[in-house]
Amino acid sequence: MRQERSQALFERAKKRIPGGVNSPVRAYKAVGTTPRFIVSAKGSRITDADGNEYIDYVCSFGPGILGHAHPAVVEAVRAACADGLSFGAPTEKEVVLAELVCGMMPSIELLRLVSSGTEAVMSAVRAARGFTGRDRILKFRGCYHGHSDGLLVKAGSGALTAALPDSAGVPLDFTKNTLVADYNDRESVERLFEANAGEIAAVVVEPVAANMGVVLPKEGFLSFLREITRKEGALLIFDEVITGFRLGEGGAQEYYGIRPDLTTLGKIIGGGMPIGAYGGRRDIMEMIAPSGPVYQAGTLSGNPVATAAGIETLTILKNHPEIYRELEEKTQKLAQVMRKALGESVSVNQKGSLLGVFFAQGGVNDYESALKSDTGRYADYFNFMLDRGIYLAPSQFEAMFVSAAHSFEDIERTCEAVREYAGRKANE
Ligand code: KE4
Repeated sequence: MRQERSQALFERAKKRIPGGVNSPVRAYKAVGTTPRFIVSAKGSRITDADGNEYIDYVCSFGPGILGHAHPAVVEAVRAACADGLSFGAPTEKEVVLAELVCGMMPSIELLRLVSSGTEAVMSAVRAARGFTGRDRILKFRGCYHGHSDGLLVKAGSGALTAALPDSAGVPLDFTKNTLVADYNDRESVERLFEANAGEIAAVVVEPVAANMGVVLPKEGFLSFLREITRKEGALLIFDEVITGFRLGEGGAQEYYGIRPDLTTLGKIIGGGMPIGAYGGRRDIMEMIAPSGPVYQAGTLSGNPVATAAGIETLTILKNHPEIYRELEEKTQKLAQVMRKALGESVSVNQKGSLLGVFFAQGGVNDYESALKSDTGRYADYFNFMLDRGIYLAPSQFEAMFVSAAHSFEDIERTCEAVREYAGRKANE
C-alpha cells in the first residue's frame, strides 16, 4: 500500500507541529507505522493522501455515528456558514440543541455548551465542587476524561494516596484532590469514601469505559455508584462523551437505567464539529455563571455552525431509532467473528456500536486486565488490517466505532480480513 505522500506530509508536519499531530494517538507510535494523512471521507470510507481507501472504524473517535459527510449534516453546516460563522452572541440554534439534548436525556434539565469533551468534564467538575463545597473528585484508573490538569492522573495504590500526575507540567498540587479507584471494584470506591468522608464532591465515571479499550460495567456497578454517592452526599457525573447518543438516543444512562446528577457530552452532539456540553440537575447547573457563582465561559461555545451539525445529527438519530438496532446487529456480527476466528488469543467486549478487541486471554473487565494485553500483537493486527483497507484505532486502548453508514458488505469484508489474519497466525 503506497504511503509516500503520508510519509512526506508527516515529515513536514513534524517541523511545525509537536510530534506532527494535533492529538497524540494519531501519531501511530503504538503501532509503529506512518500515520495516514486523510484527505476525504464519505459514509463508512476514508481516503488517505496516497489515494488508499479504507473502511473506517475510528469514525473520528466517535462523532461519526451517521458516517462521514452525511448529506443532511453537510447541508446544515453549509447553510449555517452562509449566515456567518460565529457571533459571540446567543442564537436560536443553541436553544434548539439544548432542547433536543434535554428531551433525549431527561436527567439533563439545564445544559451548557462548550467546545470539547475536555472542557465539558473540567466544567462539570467545577460545578460539582461549587455545588457541594467539597474539593475531592474520585475517578477510575483507565478512564479518560480529557486533559484538564486535575484529571490527568495515575493512581497511587490504596486509600488516601494523592494521585500522581500522568503528565509533565501538572503540579502535584493540582492532583492532590483527585482520588483514583478501580473500575468495577466496589471495595476500592468504598475505601476511598471511608477515608475521605465528607470530602468527595463527585465521582466521575465513563459508564462504559472506552479509553482502556472497551470495558463494560459489571452487573450493578453503576447502580452501586449511584447509591454510594447519594448516601455520601457526593454527585455522580456520567462522562458520556463517547457513550452519549452512541448506546442509544438516551446514552448509557438510559441503557443502564441510572440517573446521574451531571452528564458530560461531546463528539456525536457536534456531528464532527468541535463541541462539548455538560448539564444535569437544575439546582446544580444554576450555579453556573451568570446565574450562579461558578465561572465558565467560551468564545466559541454554542457556535452556530457546530450547533447546526449537532442539531441535524441528533434529529436524524431521534427520528430513526432503527439506526441503533442495526448498529447493534452489525457490531455483534463483528464481535462474534472475532471471537470465533481469533479464539482464546483475544477478549472481545461489545456494547451497542462500541467494540473492543484485546489481545489478552481470560476476559478484560478492568484496567489491570486490560494492561495485560499484548500490545505488540495488536500492532501486528492493526497493520495487517490497515494493509487490507480496514482502518482501526492505532492503539490497543481505544475503541472500534461502527456507523450507520457501514454496510453489511463492509462488515463481511472486515470479517474476511479477520479470518485471514487468524489463518495466517495459525500457520505461523
Ligand atoms: P475531547 O477534549 O478530546 O473532545 O474529549 C475528551 C474526552 C472526555 N471524555 C471521554 C470519555 C473521552 O473519550 C474523551 C476523548 N476521547 C478520546 C478517544 N479516546 C479522544 C481522541 C484523542 O484524544 O485524540
